[in-house]
Amino acid sequence: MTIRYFISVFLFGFISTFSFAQNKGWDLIRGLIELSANAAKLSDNCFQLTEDRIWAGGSIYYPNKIDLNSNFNMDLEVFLGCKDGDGADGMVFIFSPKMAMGREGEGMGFSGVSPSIGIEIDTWQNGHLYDPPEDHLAVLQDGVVHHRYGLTQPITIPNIDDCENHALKINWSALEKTLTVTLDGKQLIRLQKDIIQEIFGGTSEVFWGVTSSTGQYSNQHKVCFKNIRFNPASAIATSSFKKIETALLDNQIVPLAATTFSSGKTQLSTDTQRELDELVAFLQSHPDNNLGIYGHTDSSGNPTTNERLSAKRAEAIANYLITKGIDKERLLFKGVGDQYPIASNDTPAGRAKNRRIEVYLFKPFP
Ligand SMILES: [Ca+2]
Ligand SMILES: [Ca+2]
Repeated sequence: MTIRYFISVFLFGFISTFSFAQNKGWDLIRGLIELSANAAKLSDNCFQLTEDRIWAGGSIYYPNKIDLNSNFNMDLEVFLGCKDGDGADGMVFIFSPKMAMGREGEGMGFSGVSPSIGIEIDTWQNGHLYDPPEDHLAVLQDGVVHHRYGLTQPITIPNIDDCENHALKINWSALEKTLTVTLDGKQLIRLQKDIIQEIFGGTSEVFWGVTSSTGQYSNQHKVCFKNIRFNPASAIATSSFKKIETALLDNQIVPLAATTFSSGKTQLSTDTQRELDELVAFLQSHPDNNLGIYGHTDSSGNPTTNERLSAKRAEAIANYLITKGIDKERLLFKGVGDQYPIASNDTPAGRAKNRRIEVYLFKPFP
């Protein structure tokens, strides 16, 4: 076995600006990818991670985090090169809160990036890492490419550096906490794991990308995205919250953009919780300001019930902020029922807008 040396690459070439449609559903990547090191864009949906030369490395990342509390489905084609005997090293599909490129050679650009989950396609046997002689797949964690510490054993596959494209599907089911990997129509890996808690310490928002490298031996590595489906996490809440912050500091009474309620309900949606997390961070960085919270309803039902419901909504918001560490002495909340509509109560969309929370800042008594 050849002894190989590692080179760290932390070069990032950021391309253009990103304006990804924030809808849920199937979306093509359309070139909205950040490239590092030797990675190159071949078309809107296809990328070369390394050319066929020794000691090359490249990574591509989607520029926004995804939320592992919802499903992730990746449908792609991979090309591992044309050299079976002396071709190396492979590629890794990575999920990590960091957008980083790890060590080259046997590290496949994954080694050293932690915390992380990596699905490797490895075409070079490194005996000291317990690689089998055959090309293989495995799920790895925390930037460690040694199979003793993998989340699955290496699964051997037919020769994959055969100058052909191969169909790869990577699916994450949030409900079942299950990751599956399917190669050329055959499901080879099924891993059930609470990735959010056990790998990412409770953080559900991570970047995803692909890393690859060559070492003392080389191959060309390419990937084409067919379909990607995911929830683009807090991008909406984050961008709209900047406006909310500005308006709050301007002493305005501001409706929370992502905070809406089902008719008659006080339950907080995931989007609402994300927005409130932004609000918590804001209040923590502005300790001299207290927060007032107004709850509102639409005009369905009678005014007395609505006032009670709106107070409960405001209280639900306050309670959430308190559980996230905001001192309850800093919060005032009140329900004002249906008295102050901001949209027509004659349409479902207008009523949804009226079921809202407004917040404002005030100074504590000295
Ligand atoms: Ca091979
Ligand atoms: Ca290897």
